[in-house]
Amino acid sequence: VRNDAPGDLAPRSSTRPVDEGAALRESLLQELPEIPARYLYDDKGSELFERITELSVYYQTRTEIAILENAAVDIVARARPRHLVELGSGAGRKIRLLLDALRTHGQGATCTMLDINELFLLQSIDRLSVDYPTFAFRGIVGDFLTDLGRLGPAGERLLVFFAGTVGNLHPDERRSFLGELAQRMADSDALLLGVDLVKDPARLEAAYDDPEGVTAAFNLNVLSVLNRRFGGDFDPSGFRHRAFYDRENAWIEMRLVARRRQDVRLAALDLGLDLDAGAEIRTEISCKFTRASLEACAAEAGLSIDRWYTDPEDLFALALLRR
Ligand code: AVI
Repeated sequence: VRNDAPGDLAPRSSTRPVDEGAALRESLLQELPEIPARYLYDDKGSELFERITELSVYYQTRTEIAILENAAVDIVARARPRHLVELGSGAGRKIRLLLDALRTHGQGATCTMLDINELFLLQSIDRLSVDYPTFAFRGIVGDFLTDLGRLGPAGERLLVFFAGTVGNLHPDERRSFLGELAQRMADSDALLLGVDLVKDPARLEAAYDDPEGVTAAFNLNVLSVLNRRFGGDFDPSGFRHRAFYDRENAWIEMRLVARRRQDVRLAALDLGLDLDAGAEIRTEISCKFTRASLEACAAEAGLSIDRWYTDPEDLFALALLRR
């Protein structure tokens, strides 16, 4: 069991903070200012996201779990992995369904989990190591956009990327992410990708604007993250949450709307933002797919759909992709 290997649990890039600040600065200075969605996930944001997954309007998580409950044995039979690799593992619940299937029908020996949030990763690995003592767990604190090179050797792996998180990447980022992942895959590897599907816009918008205001809190929390990390003076009460479906791009967009005119400073970025009342900051896109649109994205990366698992209402899908 490798969950005691501290070297794996430290971010490696010493240059990233400088690059990161420059990238954030540039993104805030765009015509439509944007905060990259990964800043939503500090400890508080990760907890709020966990609460979102339990909301009745947020059908994605329970639907993906139901699909996986039905499909796990078939997935394991087709992929025949010796190694499970989960990207963006979060609380580590879904991986259990694959571990269960592997324990009964497979031969899996190792399970590597990569996540940006060290606390969530450590907690998941602690619990999984107790419940699945025959698997060796390894945690990597890292970003799936920049740290795919740290996942270890290719071959006989089932790589999994749940929750529809691939939809949170901008199309150009998604292209390079899937392209790099495909290049790092051997013919004996498979990729299980969770995607949210195109559907009635009212249902989509409701999933991103719950009546309890959990999604609003999740969105607004990003301002506190920037305040803390980049010496900002955003006043979260000066903004409101907005989510809408963009039919042309087939994505949900989350924005923060300034309730009044305000000047914000981010000292560490040497940046001032003058926002008029009504000015908007984009904080997330969440792309929705059809089987055909995902097939096209996969093909661009050199991957094809081996199996497509979905629910009776066609709300969400798990695609098993191969080179
Ligand atoms: C993590 N990701 C797939 C979520 C989504 O639905 O795009 C993040 C989220 N944003 C608002 N609610 C949930």
